[in-house]
Amino acid sequence: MWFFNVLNFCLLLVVVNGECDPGWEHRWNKCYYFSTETRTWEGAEIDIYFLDLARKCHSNIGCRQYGSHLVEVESAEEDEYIRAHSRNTRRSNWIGLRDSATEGDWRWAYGGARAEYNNWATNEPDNIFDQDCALLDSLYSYHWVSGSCWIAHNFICEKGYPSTDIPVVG
Ligand SMILES: [Ca+2]
Ligand SMILES: [Ca+2]
Repeated sequence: MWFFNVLNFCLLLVVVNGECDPGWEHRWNKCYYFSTETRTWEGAEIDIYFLDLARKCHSNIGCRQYGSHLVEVESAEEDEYIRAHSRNTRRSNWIGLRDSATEGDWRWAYGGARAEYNNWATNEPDNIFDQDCALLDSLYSYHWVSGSCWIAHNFICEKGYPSTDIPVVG
């Protein structure tokens, strides 16, 4: 009987590394997406269907829809990596940092932690016009600047490098 034979096999778990989706860059144990489209901060992080129905058709969507989140910059190395990208493309990019819950308390939107590492431009964040969202600003050598969340910028998503547990019968 075939199912008795199957029961005699051992089930082994083999970890197989996947790879980043097309259009994403692998760095360290992460995958990064550098948008070619611009969105508001909320649109970049979450997606806003009612504002963006037409563009949805072109998979122009926010980080959460990719199973990711706006980048959380935790080290000088990660910062330099995304700054170099921003410099090369000359794009200002939203990052996942904001102080919209409590003024002056800048937190990573996804993880909720305070920003231990930061790379604010001189005199930033200045909160002019109640700015609550952070970006790497082309006008400030891609240092961090507080911006108005409703303005459309390019953005950077981040997610873990995929690994998959595949059961192997043997
Ligand atoms: Ca990160
Ligand atoms: Ca603010």
